[in-house]
Amino acid sequence: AAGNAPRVHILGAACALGAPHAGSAHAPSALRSAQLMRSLIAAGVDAQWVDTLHPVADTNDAFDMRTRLELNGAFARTLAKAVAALPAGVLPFVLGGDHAIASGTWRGVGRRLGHAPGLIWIDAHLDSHTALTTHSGNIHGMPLAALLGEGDPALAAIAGPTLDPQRTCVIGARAWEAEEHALLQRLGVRVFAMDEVRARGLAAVFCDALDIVRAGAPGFGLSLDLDAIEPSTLPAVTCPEVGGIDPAALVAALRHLRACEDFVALELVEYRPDLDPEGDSAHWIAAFAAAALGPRPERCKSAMKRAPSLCQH
Ligand code: NNH
Ligand code: MN
Ligand code: MN
Ligand code: MN
Repeated sequence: AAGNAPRVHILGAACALGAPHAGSAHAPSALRSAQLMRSLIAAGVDAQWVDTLHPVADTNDAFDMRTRLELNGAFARTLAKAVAALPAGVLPFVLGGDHAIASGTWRGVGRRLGHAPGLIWIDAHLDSHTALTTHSGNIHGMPLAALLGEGDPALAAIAGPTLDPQRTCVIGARAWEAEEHALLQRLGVRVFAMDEVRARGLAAVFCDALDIVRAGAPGFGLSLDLDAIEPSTLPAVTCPEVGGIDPAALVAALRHLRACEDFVALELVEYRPDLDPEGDSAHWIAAFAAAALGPRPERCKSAMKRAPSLCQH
């Protein structure tokens, strides 16, 4: 691999205990044997599959809220520890699983940095419920609130820094309940809803998002819930919502991350291989990962730290 390519360590998080369907638990094994690794290596990414973590139970059927919180919290704690234990200098790539795993991933990333990472959360949803406001009872609707320190301690008090709302933003939201939207507003988290993405274009919104998450402290990551993408092109997700992000535009936006030396971790969640018999969705997933993790362009090295340079071409 190229000398300027980040070393990527992949952790599978084979947990769907936060979702209403168990299918996303099989995403790590399906993607590992699909074109993901081939596509990363073809893109010049120095990627190594380190481990795949499994939860103690396979399904959340019939569990009450307390048990769901404890089981998802236990998995997230294990994942946070595994992320924190990766060697210094590698870029963690966490592959879910449903989005509840994020409540562990980003605590672990914060432990590596020694402070809260900035975080871009790309999602059709806001994932900012607590156990007291959820309508569905599904834990994957809560991880962003938990990372911001809100809600039940089983999810919200996992070891590691709490996110700074001023360095957190959501892109692509189009389906939410009032309580979670009110929480993000109260905390001051910037939400680039899908209407704004459509009006201004993803490139412009992504540049604004980079400015937000890169301000104030070094180190930011990206959590990509695949249901943010338009489901007619990427249907294999647990909770599809019409009117999503164009996948080609997302590939183009993610390429900007290559020029950011302070991009420190990637998470990709909610893929359901059982809904993807032809591998069409897996193909896009491989393209997103290669776009975000590919080698840094040589000519941009001197401008790496300057976010504005990304947004002026
Ligand atoms: N807001 C809904 C809930 O709390 C949907 C969450 N589903 C997701 N989130 N896939 O990304 O259940
Ligand atoms: Mn989500
Ligand atoms: Mn979602
Ligand atoms: Mn740009």
